[in-house]
Amino acid sequence: MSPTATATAMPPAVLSRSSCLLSSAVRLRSFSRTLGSASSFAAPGRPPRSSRAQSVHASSASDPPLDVCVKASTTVPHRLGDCPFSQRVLLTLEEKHLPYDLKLIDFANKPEWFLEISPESKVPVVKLDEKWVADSDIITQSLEEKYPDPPLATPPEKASVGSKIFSTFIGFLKSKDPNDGTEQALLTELTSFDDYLKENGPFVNGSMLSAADLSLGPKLYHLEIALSHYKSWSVPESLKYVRAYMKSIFSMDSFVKTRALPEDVIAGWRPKVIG
Ligand SMILES: N[C@@H](CCC(=O)N[C@@H](CS)C(=O)NCC(=O)O)C(=O)O
Repeated sequence: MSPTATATAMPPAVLSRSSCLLSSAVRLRSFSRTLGSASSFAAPGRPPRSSRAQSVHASSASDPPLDVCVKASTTVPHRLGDCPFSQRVLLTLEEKHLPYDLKLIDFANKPEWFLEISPESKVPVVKLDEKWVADSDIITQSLEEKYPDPPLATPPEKASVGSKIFSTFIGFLKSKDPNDGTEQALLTELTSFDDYLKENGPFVNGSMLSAADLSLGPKLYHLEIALSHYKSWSVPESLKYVRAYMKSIFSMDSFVKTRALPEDVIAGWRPKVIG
């Protein structure tokens, strides 16, 4: 079966999986978009990737799906939860057109098998070459090495663009003193990212979507939902390149398919806000 036939014949579907070992597992054999239909990608100014799409590592029916442990929703049974690092990995799999089996981990009751395979009992964890690999940095690097097509690596000199946004967002979210400088710290990072995108965008690596975007996108999604809910705060309209960036990433098929429910994002950050 050709990749195109695979993608078109298999729309995303969540199927129950009966496994004595992985009771809370669901199988998500998923493809981000029909190969060659670059038009379904909603990023402004992005050139068609049809030539790349045709040369992707074929996630053919014979490819076994990769096992991926992610956080389960705390608000809706059998749904993906609110971990931005897990979404980063899922976005990478989607953009590389790799099928995967999603294992939803209930954080309130982590199964014994998961505690055995995840050194810090954290998600995401992915099984690659019969070994469980933890940490989204390592997982995405390993996926890039093992499945180089389509390439998603961000050039090293651009890889840390926007990397302080997440920590400054958390600082502001947790802050109880409006004058402690945490809002300004976040604004400084977002403004610097806006300046960068203005010169170099629309993505971190120019016109090509790359690993840095797949890492930043889920974090900006959490920022948007959590700061709106807990602080009635949003990215200022003056930061129009950041806002356009968020809009285009959040509307990607792969993002829509792998995003957390807003209520899970809100619930997930509550302990940090309450302190
Ligand atoms: N550096 C890790 C961070 C992973 C992480 O912090 N995962 C959180 C969920 S988003 C987790 O599993 N926490 C364990 C817990 O809260 O019990 C990565 O990039 O994968």
